[in-house]
Amino acid sequence: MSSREDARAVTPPDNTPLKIKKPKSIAAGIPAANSSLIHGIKKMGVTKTIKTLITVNQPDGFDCPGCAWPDPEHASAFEFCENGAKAVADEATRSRVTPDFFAKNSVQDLSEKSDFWLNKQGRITHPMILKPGQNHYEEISWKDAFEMVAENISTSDNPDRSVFYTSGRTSNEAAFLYQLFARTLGTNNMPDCSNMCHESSGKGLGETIGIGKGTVSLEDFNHSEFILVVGQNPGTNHPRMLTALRDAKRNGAKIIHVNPLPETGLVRFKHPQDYMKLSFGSEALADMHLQVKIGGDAALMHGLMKVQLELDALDHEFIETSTIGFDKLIENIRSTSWKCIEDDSGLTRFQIEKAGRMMSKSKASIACWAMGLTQHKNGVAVIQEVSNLMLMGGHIGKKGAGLCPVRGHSNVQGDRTVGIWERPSEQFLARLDAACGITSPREHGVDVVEAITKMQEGEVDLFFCMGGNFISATPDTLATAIGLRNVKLTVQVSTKLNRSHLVTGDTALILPCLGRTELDVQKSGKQFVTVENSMGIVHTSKGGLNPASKHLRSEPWIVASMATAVLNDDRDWMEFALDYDNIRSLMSEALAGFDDYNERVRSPNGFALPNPPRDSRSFNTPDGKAHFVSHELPDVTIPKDRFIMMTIRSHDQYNTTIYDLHDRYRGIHGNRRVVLMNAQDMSDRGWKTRHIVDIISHFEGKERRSDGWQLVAYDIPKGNIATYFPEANVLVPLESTAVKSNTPTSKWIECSLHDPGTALSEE
Ligand SMILES: Nc1nc2c(c(=O)[nH]1)N[C@H]1C(S)=C(S)[C@@H](COP(=O)(O)OP(=O)(O)OC[C@H]3O[C@@H](n4cnc5c(=O)[nH]c(N)nc54)[C@H](O)[C@@H]3O)O[C@H]1N2
Ligand SMILES: Nc1nc2c(c(=O)[nH]1)N[C@H]1C(S)=C(S)[C@@H](COP(=O)(O)OP(=O)(O)OC[C@H]3O[C@@H](n4cnc5c(=O)[nH]c(N)nc54)[C@H](O)[C@@H]3O)O[C@H]1N2
Ligand SMILES: [Mo]
Repeated sequence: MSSREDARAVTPPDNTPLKIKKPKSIAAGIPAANSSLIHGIKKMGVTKTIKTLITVNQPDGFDCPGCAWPDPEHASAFEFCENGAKAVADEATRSRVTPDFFAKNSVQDLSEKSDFWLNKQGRITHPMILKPGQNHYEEISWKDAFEMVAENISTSDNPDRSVFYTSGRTSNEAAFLYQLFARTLGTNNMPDCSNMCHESSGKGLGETIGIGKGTVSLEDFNHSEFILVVGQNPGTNHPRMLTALRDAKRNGAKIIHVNPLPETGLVRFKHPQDYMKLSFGSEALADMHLQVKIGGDAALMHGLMKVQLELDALDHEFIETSTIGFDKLIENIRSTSWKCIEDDSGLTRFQIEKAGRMMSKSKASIACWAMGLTQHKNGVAVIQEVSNLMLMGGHIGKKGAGLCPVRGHSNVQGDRTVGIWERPSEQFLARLDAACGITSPREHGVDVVEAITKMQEGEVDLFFCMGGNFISATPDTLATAIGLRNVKLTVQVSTKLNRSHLVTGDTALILPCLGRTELDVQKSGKQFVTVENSMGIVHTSKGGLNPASKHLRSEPWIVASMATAVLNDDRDWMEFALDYDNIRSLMSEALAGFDDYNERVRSPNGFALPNPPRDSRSFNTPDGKAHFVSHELPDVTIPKDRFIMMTIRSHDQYNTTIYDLHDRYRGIHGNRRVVLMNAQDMSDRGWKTRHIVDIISHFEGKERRSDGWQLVAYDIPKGNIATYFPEANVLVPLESTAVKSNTPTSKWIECSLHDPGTALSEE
């Protein structure tokens, strides 16, 4: 009989045939509207589809669990996008994963199924336990589950042997309680998905403008004259952003798309709601596509800054009165040659000058970015280059201008604001301690990568995950699996089945929770929770659907119950679960900017958290100035016969959740194990589309391997390739992380491609 230790950590292929169509030039529009309805009806049925979709992102409804893009003040009755609708349908599915399902399917058998299959099985209905040496999960009561956590913590001699991970869907209330629990226990071990996501943005902007968040509001898009969209695929990952770009464009803004791929949506765009109003027009959003090589953005930024300097498109007064470091920056930019800029970026001087001239004419510019910048070794540095470019023209703290890191998970920003951070500031802790009567530990905790190393070293007894899918989201899947298997107890608070339930510690618990779409009724009545969007607006979210099972519990209830079982303190934790107003009252005292939280958050569109650069052009840096930070350009040479690989999302996935096997906009259907490759690079090697290759990644002398990938000729720069996350994560080296933010370099993996059968063993 196979054992649980054989469970596959790396997702097996779906083995369905690959179909290739022409990449789409128009995003959204009719196919998108159809696709959302089809997904909804297939998973939820007709009545539930309509009931659910009309409450997404409405003042009295629930916040879309899709992305963190803000809602307009006057949301239309259909304020959702195709991919938001998919996220909702996925949560509101009628399929169920019951104790009977686990009795029939062993952990090892389940691990042989693809991620797409696992997710399709539906919502988990009961708390489950996987006992040491067993291959099947069994039902457990909530009470026994919490006792198990309490026993693990009490036999562990040190609170730092517990690690508490958070994924970014967790509400402000649950996240606040969770960090209060961890700090009362005595640890700052709170890694979160941010560590793999926008950590580089937070770190970079914290140093340049004194706040690790963006400085624009949605309204700014209506007043902007120039918008850079760098390293981001909004058509798929933030579809509602296209509406803001469309409106900006109609108001005369120029838009430049900087990306190794010509992503659909920026090329042409039809608004699905326009379709409902029967308007059939479509419009080009981007005025220019700068097809940089992967990692070429820093060089491009130097080029754009050169042009601004030459044309004197500078805000001299702002530079003089509000910034430091400009002279050093100029010196640095002047010392970069155009030859170097062209070689590193893969763009011509002509293209960059044209883009730079466009920018120089703008009085109010916005720069947006996402994972194409953050997941690089120089992630922090390149974001500071973007910040340099914007600051020199004074494009901050005024209407229509600012920096706009576009966040991923719908509440990832809120989680950090309320304390999910392994490196909290003294200011944060002092206020928390005073309000809550605790003494938080001051020693910093572990981030995601450090947590994996700590697990590998046998220093973790409890690994508790508030949502997410750690084994699949993290780099170096096999290394992470070794770590997880070294832990005594792993706990997953989850809605859907995923691979993290299959690759576990000696004992594993699954604690099934309510999702965003569902009614949350506690002893005092119906509850709502609160979230913060990508632009710092905090608002409510209230689900309306009946819960998928009567055994589900809310995240705040789960934390309160765990704290009750584990801690012997004077606090009545269950008071918090009884009525979430009680949590928000404490948050008002403990968190800066949250005064009268219960009152203010109830206003229909919520309220904006303080943001000094945006509100008053002031900067919370030690000297009160905005900082220009100069950096050398990174080394982006690609060794001979090697490729630089980026790992990206398809149109039919939400991070590690695979909704379906299509990447419609890129024309790739039926199979996800593909490598997008430049046609010339392919023909140089005598390869054609569908040729099968094995991929080997190389980092500091160590090789990692993954076999059996099909090539697809694609419009991507020479020397660059792209694969999908999470299938390719086995190739991402754990040690390859961004300087200062420690974010895995998921967009810069040095690889070689081989005909099958060459050297090394299978993963
Ligand atoms: N439907 C859907 N929505 C989502 C998600 C999802 O999985 N599905 N995930 C959510 C989350 S958590 C996040 S963080 C966001 C992610 O949103 P994105 O950052 O848009 O996601 P990625 O697919 O990682 O895409 C990165 C983009 O950067 C480009 N890129 C890669 N390397 C470089 C580079 O060196 N330079 C430049 N200029 N571009 C580069 C890629 O071609 C791609 O277009 O989306 C959120 N929204
Ligand atoms: N190679 C590579 N790796 C990457 C990335 C990349 O671009 N390339 N991107 C990184 C990024 S940006 C991110 S943000 C991370 C994502 O990392 P995670 O946030 O850890 O992963 P997700 O796939 O979003 O988590 C999905 C699981 O969350 C659970 N879930 C869904 N809704 C809820 C809920 O309401 N409550 C609870 N408790 N659980 C819920 C479900 O069980 C589901 O299976 O991955 C990172 N990993
Ligand atoms: Mo993310």
